[in-house]
Amino acid sequence: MLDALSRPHPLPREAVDHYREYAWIKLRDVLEPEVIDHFDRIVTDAVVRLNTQHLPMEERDTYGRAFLQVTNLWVREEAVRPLVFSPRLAGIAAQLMQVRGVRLYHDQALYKEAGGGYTPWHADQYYWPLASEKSITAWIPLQETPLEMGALEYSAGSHRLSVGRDRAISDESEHLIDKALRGSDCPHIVEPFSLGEVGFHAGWLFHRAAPNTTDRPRRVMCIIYMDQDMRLKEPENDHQRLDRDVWCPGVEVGQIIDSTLNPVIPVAG
Ligand SMILES: O=C(O)CCC(=O)C(=O)O
Repeated sequence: MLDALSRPHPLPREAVDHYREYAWIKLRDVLEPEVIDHFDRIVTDAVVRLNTQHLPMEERDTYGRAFLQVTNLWVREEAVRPLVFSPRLAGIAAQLMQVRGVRLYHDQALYKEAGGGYTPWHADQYYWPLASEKSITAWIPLQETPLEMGALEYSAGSHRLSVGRDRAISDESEHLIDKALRGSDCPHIVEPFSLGEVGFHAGWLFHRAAPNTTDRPRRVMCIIYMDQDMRLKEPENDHQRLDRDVWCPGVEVGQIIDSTLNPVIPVAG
């Protein structure tokens, strides 16, 4: 069953062009239902075991209400590795970024609990000390994801805007970026995810999610890839300094990020 994770997923020219233009794409039939079911159980068990957020919803801030976040599962739960190191997924990431190979930046489970809050507009790369824009997140729902569960929304083409790039996830980022996006010509994409569908977005693309108003958790696994030649830049804020220490141990500014936590992932096809 896991062999499917090594199968190539060649993208049509239009998909690569779409990503180049909009820095975002959603692809159908990337993962089979049995594969999703398998990793749903593994990732959910790991989230339950490793989660450190135990405050009641009303005592959390906006970031804390948005999701439970459990990071780098691949070093903490062996059984998740076939997904994180899937040549099929890595091959899609490489095709979309148009690079010869990819490295892992890190992975994370993002579980929006039943009754969980919204995820404010933000761009991930605000948090990352990466020298180029060649980073991409595979947002992998572990169930069919209707809008009312908090499906990820994208502002297509917003990676070209600069306003809001210096904002951490907060109510303030939501308001400031929302205003900027409404004044832009970037389409706001709000669509459910079918089972097996995976979203890919670039590090500088603005994205958000609505609250989860259902009575089930929205279960998502994210894999963040970067160009295999990605170099570390001088961190520009405290988040980036922390990310350098945690996700890129021992790497100096200007060097390729090839720490033990950032292996090259073989790509299919
Ligand atoms: O899952 C969410 O609500 C947010 C996801 C996100 O920000 C990301 O994957 O970069």
